[in-house]
Amino acid sequence: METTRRDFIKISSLGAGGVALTSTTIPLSGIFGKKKPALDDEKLTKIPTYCDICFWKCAAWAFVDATGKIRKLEGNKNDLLDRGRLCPRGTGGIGAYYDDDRLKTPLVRIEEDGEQVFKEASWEEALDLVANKMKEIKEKHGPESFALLKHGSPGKHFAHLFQAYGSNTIAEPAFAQCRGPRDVGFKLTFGKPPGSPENTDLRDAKCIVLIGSHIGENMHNSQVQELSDAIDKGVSIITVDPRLSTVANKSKFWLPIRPSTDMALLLSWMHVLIYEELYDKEYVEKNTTGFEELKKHVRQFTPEWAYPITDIKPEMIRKSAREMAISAPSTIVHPGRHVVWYGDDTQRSRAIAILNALLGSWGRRGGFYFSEKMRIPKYPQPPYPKPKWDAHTLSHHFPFANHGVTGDVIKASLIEKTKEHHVKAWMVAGTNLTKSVPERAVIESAINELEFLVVVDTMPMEITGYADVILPECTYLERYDQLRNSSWRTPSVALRMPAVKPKYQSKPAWWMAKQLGERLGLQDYFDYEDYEEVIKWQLEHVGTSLEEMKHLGVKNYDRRSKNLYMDEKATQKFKTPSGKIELYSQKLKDAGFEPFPVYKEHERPPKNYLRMIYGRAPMHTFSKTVNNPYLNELKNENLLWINPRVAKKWNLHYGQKVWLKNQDGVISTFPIKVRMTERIRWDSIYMVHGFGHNNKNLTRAYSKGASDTKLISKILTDPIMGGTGLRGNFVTILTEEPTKNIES
Ligand SMILES: Nc1nc2c(c(=O)[nH]1)N[C@H]1C(S)=C(S)[C@@H](COP(=O)(O)OP(=O)(O)OC[C@H]3O[C@@H](n4cnc5c(=O)[nH]c(N)nc54)[C@H](O)[C@@H]3O)O[C@H]1N2
Ligand SMILES: Nc1nc2c(c(=O)[nH]1)N[C@H]1C(S)=C(S)[C@@H](COP(=O)(O)OP(=O)(O)OC[C@H]3O[C@@H](n4cnc5c(=O)[nH]c(N)nc54)[C@H](O)[C@@H]3O)O[C@H]1N2
Ligand code: SF4
Ligand SMILES: [Mo]
Repeated sequence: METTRRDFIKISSLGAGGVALTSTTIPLSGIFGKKKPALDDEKLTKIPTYCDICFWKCAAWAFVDATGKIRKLEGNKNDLLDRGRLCPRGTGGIGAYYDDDRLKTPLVRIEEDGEQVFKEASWEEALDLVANKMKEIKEKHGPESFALLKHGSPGKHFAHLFQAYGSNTIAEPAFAQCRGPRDVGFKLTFGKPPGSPENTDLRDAKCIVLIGSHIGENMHNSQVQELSDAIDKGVSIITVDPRLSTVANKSKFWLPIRPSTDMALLLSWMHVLIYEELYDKEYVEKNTTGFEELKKHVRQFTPEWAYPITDIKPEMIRKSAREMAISAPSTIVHPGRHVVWYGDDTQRSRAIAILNALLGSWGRRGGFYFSEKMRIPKYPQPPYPKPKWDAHTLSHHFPFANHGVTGDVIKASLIEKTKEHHVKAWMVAGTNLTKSVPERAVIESAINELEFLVVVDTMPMEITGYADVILPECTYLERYDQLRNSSWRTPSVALRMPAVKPKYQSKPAWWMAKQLGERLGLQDYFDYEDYEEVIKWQLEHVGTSLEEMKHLGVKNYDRRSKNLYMDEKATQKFKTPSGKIELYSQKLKDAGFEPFPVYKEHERPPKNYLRMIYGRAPMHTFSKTVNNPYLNELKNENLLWINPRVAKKWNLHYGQKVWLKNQDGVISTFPIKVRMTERIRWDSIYMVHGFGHNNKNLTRAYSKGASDTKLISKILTDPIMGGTGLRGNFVTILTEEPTKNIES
């Protein structure tokens, strides 16, 4: 195999790690709220934070003992997002701090005896190197050529640095690999995306329709808590999923749909609601445009039409549509979150939005409420310079891409793909690109062509193996970050501050950004000693103080607007061109797309292949928690869900190790164990995302299970906003170990 300058290399120079507490000293709640009463809270100091294990940002307390050790994390009872209870991942967040595989010092790639290795470097050395590269790229190619690929809290600090430097070539997987199509589809229809946290009024819903959305395995805290309350109150749930998910098990209707055909079901539900006159006539008349055209459009989409496509019997389609209508407007057809499936995802999200409009649920109790957040002023700074081009320029062929598209930034780094706007260097902060973005071969080629790659992470994740410089960030428990400002039924502000000093030589992202900014002559954008000063200033502008917030952790405010729901007497104005809910989208039509969602057939698995689908496990977040000592203890590998009928055909037995090969001949690096179960359709296999780590420095996660992302070599691109559809890949099963190069 040809080797290149930027081979994926191990971090071999890492010194011996600190000693972690044994798991027995840390109370891990198995599931919400069941804590062992092991520690005497009186002797512990409570420090406020908000959880960073996922993006729900639950407010929490870190309990620190007299010796300065973090002993446990608990939810903050004043927080409406978690009501004092963290999810299992949040409780186990402490393991992110204690993981002795953490990055410990800055590292710089050097060549030694013809071999590439990482050498430990001082902060001065590493930051000088990065700053000099930033200067050099700016002079040679313009600042726009330095891209930032980021996710989460660290990304925000670096986005500030990059914009000050002159680059807005910024993208994150939260858009094109996650919820972009949903946000665009809902915005086109209602003038507003569902947001994060979603404005779903689950607590008061009487009927909840989940299209793949697997809440319960998807552990977004308040959604799980509210869904569980709604179940206690007798909510009826309709789950559409080729797999009997945890929530499907609690549902009145489980519709085990043929994967990739949801659009047909959604259209035929519209047909039933309209032609059985079950829709909310008054609401539709008053608030929407395009109803008559929609009625005509869906006339042909009868349940009988949808049956052979979806595998769902006409009677089930009718019954489930009636179930939604009975509870309306307190019926939520959930928008989902990770919606990049088959490339027509904006249109599928539009179909979901239209169904909600027909049911009259947007702006109604038990449907979708109008969320609100705080107005927190920005710390004073000069305006950013205007870049000559940016991530939007790279994605101009996707007219509704309102955020950077990760794949386009990556492709703009490939010489043969790039005409005018060539990306020459990346900073990657808080995203493990080879696990979160598919088409590994494309990413690796792009990385090889870069002049420079700097990675900021807490862990020696796969992406660090490609870096020229690695900057070790401390964990969320060791730093200040932006104030949490979540949109919700009522606004709130939450504080994250260091519970303990950063371990090893790790540092917070805000500090790195400021250090780099100063080296680049951008000190006016960082006019503070430390981030505490920024937080203090902002808190004083929202009627509180750092001192008060240290005691409260989270502060709840009253709404500015009275209306959590629609004022039925007034005329509601939506932020769409017509001011109404747009069933018919003139904007899509003008841009050359279908103004109404249409069904298009997607490729089905070839003979001897199965569709590969994936999802979440309650105790893990993507790839980032697999090595966490406490969460790894709860689940250390993923299993291959396969229908017993299919398993029989392949002569497989429970627990057998198999390898997967996809339609392009890509083979899983490690084997995965078979789990036979009736809970999955015969045409698909399922696995939890995030496993199959191939960096040996992740001592617990290395080689455990298979990586779904590696097997996604083909993507189905959403032409409207550039979403990366991940579910058009098929795999076959290999029972013998294939001969291949195992990656390091
Ligand atoms: N195949 C496949 N691909 C997917 C998905 C899927 O289900 N299947 N899901 C998609 C979705 S919905 C999303 S939102 C994205 C998520 O994509 P990512 O956010 O890239 O998810 P992770 O793979 O967990 O990578 C997170 C990285 O951040 C690092 N990190 C954690 N904490 C910190 C910190 O405090 N500071 C810094 N600097 N780094 C930190 C972790 O070590 C890890 O390297 O992935 C998308 N991609
Ligand atoms: N524990 C945990 N919770 C998380 C996360 C995490 O990493 N861990 N990540 C968070 C994030 S960023 C996101 S975006 C969300 C994602 O979570 P969701 O938006 O709830 O779910 P998806 O990943 O879209 O869908 C997974 C489900 O879709 C089903 N499915 C597969 N193909 C089809 C199909 O063709 N049709 C239908 N109807 N269903 C199908 C799968 O069987 C699986 O049950 O989870 C969030 N919550
Ligand atoms: S949902 Fe769980 S992991 Fe996510 S922020 Fe809340 S406690 Fe943390
Ligand atoms: Mo996501």
